[in-house]
Amino acid sequence: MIKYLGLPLVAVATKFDQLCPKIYEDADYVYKSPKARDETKEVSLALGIQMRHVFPIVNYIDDRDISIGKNRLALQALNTMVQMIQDHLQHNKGIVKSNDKWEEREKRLPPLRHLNEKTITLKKLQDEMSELGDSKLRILVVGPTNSGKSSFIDSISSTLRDDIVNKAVGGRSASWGPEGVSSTEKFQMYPIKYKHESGRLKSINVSFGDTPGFQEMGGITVDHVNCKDIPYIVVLTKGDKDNQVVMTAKRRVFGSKTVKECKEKLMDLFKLRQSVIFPVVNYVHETAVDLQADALLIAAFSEILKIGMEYLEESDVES
Ligand SMILES: Nc1nc2c(ncn2[C@@H]2O[C@H](COP(=O)(O)OP(=O)(O)OP(=O)(O)O)[C@@H](O)[C@H]2O)c(=O)[nH]1
Ligand SMILES: [Mg+2]
Repeated sequence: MIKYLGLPLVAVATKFDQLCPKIYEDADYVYKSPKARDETKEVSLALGIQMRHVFPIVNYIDDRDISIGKNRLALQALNTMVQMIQDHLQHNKGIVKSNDKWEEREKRLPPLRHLNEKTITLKKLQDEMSELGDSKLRILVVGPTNSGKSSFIDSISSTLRDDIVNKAVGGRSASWGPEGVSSTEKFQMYPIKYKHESGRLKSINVSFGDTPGFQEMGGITVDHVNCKDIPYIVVLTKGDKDNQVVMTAKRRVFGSKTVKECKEKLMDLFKLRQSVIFPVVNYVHETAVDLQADALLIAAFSEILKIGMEYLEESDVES
């Protein structure tokens, strides 16, 4: 875990007096003794830490007097630790700022590497959703025809249920209907269910409203959302299209040149902040959910929940 986070690591190996009793005379014996060297090497290999960062020391146990040898070993370890921390801080200076950068966003996705991490993440989301109480969160999905709105609603459901859902998209094929005509014919609400830790599906007061594409809507547009002061995020779909890397490792979507260009265009066109843009890869071909697509979808859904709940709280205060 420490290595995953990129934190500096040292090992302190104790009881070296048992290998090298002469260290009481001179701490340097620890570096001359072949036994001590072998032991240090073993620790280094076992933990995957460089030899120079494995520090042999001898703890004070029932000593009455200070031992210069013990002190030298302990202080040498301490000195290197302080230096490594200083180097680390120096190296990561401004990391908070660079966190704003698009590609850094991959590191801030929910850490879904194992199934149990998904269980924990879903549990946290469920706790947040249960804070809604009787309030209803209705999320409207708008956008151009064929952009992936219905697929997004299904994908969020799939992630939360841990199973592929095809409700909003329905059974139709991708090439259904004439070009430029929305395949979602009318507005429809989709209540969200999630897989509870008991394994059963539970309902929650969150629903998504699926709309036909802009062309058919007689124009619900970004401007309408803006002037009503409704909070929004922008979901960028299809980051996997024609991109072999993203197809296999969906979290890498932040590195895609095409996605970056789309994101820049959106920021320019609608004067958006980067932090409101969430790239996802919808479940369109999959027969089972996967953790990388889940991480992107959960990042978007968590933000929707957060801003939605803030909005509800503020409206409560005002009414
Ligand atoms: N590769 C890929 N294809 C996607 C993704 N999301 C949606 N699609 C495909 O894009 C097409 C349109 O998706 P829909 O979800 O029906 O789009 P929509 O915005 O609901 O479209 P309308 O209802 O017609 O306005 C379908 O063929 C989907 O399979 C995605 O993330 N990746
Ligand atoms: Mg649709």
